[in-house]
Amino acid sequence: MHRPILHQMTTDMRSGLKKFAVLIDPDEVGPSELKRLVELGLENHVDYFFVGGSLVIGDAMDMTIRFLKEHCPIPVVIFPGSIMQVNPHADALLFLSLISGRNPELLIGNQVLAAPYVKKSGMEAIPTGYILLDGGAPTTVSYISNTTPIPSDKPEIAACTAMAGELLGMQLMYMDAGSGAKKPIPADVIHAVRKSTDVPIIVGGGIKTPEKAYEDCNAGADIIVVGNAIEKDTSLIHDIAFAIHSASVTSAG
Ligand code: 1GP
Repeated sequence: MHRPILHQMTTDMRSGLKKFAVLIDPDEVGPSELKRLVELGLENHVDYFFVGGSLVIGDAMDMTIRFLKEHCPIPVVIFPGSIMQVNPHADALLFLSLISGRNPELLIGNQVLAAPYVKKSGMEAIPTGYILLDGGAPTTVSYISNTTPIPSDKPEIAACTAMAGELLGMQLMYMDAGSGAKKPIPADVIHAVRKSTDVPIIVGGGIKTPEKAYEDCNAGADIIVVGNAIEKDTSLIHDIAFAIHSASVTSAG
């Protein structure tokens, strides 16, 4: 199966290049903010736009994806909170299974429902192990998914979960503390997962500073996702992009 976005992520990981994904929640970002995000994304070499959310209430998903595709070459990747967010105009879809949880609907049920549509659309679907970690307080994703996140002081559980995901054939791991998490994922947990799997690791949830993004890259994250903090202050894009891309030099050099 031809998967150019996954291929790029894997090649970058092997080269030690760290990448930055800006997460856009279509409910929170209107046309003028989108335009600004595109400008800042281009200026600061943002690597991906992720679009989605655990709870997308409005109908702006399609408009957001089309706008991004029309106005910039930055790849658009759907990070779906539900099967209703699957959209053929994006460059790729994270085909998630919530492997830290024990909710069969999110392990396989929704994927069965989405599969025929995704196959027919021909879009790139990346088999992704989604690992939810405790972010210090319940988040929308922990509530909506009805799953218990992995405690953030149990790196070994996160590591074994990632190992299982990889053995099941997942090509990407997404470690998430949940959007707006009080506490982002500790570096030692990222490091434990890095040592346990050879696939690219995405890390997100509650990252607000360039320092934390840089620390996570050095701990083994390949792609850092930031949503909330950028919604509040778009100027953060510059400093976080710089921190992530500089971590590449350290790791690769
Ligand atoms: C949430 O990983 C993403 O699923 C990003 O989280 O919005 O807290 O940056 P934030």
